[in-house]
Amino acid sequence: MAKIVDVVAREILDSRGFPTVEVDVSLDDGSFGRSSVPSGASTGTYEAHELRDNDSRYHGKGVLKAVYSIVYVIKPQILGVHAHEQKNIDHIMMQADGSKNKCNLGANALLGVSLACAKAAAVSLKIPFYEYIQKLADNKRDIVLPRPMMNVINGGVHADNALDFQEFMIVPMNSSCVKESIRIGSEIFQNLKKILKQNKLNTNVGDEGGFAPQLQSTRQTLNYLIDAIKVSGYKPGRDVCIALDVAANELRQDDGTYTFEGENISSSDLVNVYKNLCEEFPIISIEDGFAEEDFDAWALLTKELGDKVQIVGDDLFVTNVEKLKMGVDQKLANAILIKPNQIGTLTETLETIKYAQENYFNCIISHRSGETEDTSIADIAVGTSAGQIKTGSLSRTDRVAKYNQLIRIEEQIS
Ligand code: 2PG
Ligand code: MG
Repeated sequence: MAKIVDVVAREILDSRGFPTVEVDVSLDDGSFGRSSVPSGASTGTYEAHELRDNDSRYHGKGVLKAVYSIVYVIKPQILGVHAHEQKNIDHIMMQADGSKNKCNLGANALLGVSLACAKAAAVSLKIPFYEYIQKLADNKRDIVLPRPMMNVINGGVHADNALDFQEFMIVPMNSSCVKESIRIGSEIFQNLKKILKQNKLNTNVGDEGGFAPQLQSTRQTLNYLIDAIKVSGYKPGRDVCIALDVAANELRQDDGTYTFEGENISSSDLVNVYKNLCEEFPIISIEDGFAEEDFDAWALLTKELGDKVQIVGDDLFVTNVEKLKMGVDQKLANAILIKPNQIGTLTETLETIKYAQENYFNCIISHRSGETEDTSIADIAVGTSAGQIKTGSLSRTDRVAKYNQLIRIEEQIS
């Protein structure tokens, strides 16, 4: 069992060009693990705290305070600890932070260390990271490669267009392996580009690598997606389906209504919008269809559509097992989005996934809109047999890095 002998932290840049935390952990047997931390734009109120400097550097977004947390508070407490004691390491950090939402040391500090320790431990054991995750998660299920949900049209706060919904994703349904799913996604993505061009629409990409054209309506957008699926030789609804992330926190008004296509509508009207869209288009998944506190609307949507459509809580659950428990009890959804930086440690992330799986909630392991070259989520998706991953479009290295890692893992497994 190898011990931690060094922890180095630094400020690097994420895919949006904002600072984020990178951590290197070295063990006494020479093993080394490195991780970097992503950052969201549409965030849930109850996410663990992302510590930023709020000073004159980097428009206030510097993370030197988080780096100091690692170097001066966390490092002295974990030096000499066995890297394989993940729960212990995460516990030490949470104790050192002492707050409920990790606001003292920063969830970005804790997650960076948590993942770097796990990666170093995997290296020390000479096993792939996904296999180490499988051990940590005590995952007894068969290992499966996740089905990718690929965000090919970006809207909401991820793009400078008028689209209300944040993400329009394509989901290959029948492919025999992840490599095939990625190929199908890429073919559709390139055809979508041609179609948008033919219609004189902009094909620059948004934060998650999807196109961000000036489309006016949800239906128009979905029709372009259907065209791209068909032109690529696939049957919508059979070979490829559609998933949405509404990110409805961003559409919620003070009076409790939601802005949708220029009007302010009630929660129950929005339920009807979703019902109609699901009748017209092969939509299999709706994420954050309502704001994080609009519980009645969540319960209604799950009741109305939950038997055929995956109702996913992202800002609703913020990867927090306590919030998930409430969601399971009150039947607010039937699936959870898992983002390690929403909760701040690997141990808690795995605990939330386990609870979801034990309670028949689907799990989707997810990137953030601000990403790095770190591909941990691909290994987490495989090691927990989560079944689904959402990691953006088929362009931009910060997004395809995760798909490429899945291709490598699949090759190793088969
Ligand atoms: C989401 C994510 C990732 P952000 O809402 O699901 O796509 O976006 O990281 O901005 O919260
Ligand atoms: Mg979301």
